Amino acid sequence: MKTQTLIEGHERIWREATEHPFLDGVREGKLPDGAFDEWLVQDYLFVLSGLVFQSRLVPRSPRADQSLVIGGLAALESELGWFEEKAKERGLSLESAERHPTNKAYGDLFTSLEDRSYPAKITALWAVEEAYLDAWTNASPGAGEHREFVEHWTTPEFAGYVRALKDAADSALAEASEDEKREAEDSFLEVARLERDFWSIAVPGDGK
Ligand code: MP5
Repeated sequence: MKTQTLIEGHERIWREATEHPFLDGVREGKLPDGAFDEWLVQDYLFVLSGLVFQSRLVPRSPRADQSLVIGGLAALESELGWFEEKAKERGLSLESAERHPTNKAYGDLFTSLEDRSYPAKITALWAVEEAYLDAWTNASPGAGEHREFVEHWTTPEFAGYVRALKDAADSALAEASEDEKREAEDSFLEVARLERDFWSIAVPGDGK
């Protein structure tokens, strides 16, 4: 089993996760008022949970993946600073925001991944980032005030990071047991569903 097989074998949910009406709204400049800001604040809270997940991944990573995982962690910390800057520009308060139930469910998945095998952990991390890159690529180039966000999440550096995660997940899957492969596939599916549901926080989707 490879990462590409996971996407091809679960094409429908992957499409729902990466081609969402929220993203159409970003591309066409047709988002309802407040939808982008609502999503942005929730995504900031998501990145905070991601930072915890990825920092715990560092001591669990094989030596060969440590530089990749630590690089990703450092980039996430900068990303938080970027969100804080954008929130300030847009007059949004990050401190008082409550986590949406979908965001809480995503946090629960990150927590439960701590007890799963390394192939499941790295496959999940790759899926989180690949879904995000594919989704923003589908929103490209983005209309008006949203264009800078689309550009920020579709840079060649981010695409390179996602490719490196894919290689790391493929290496882990190549050596995984049958149970670990099943666990990795389940984790992939959980990520894909949550990615779809996360866009739906702000704009209802065609799927669930
Ligand atoms: C990412 C994100 C990308 N920021 N938000 C969601 C809902 N999914 C994926 O992850 P990261 O860790 O911010 O690059």
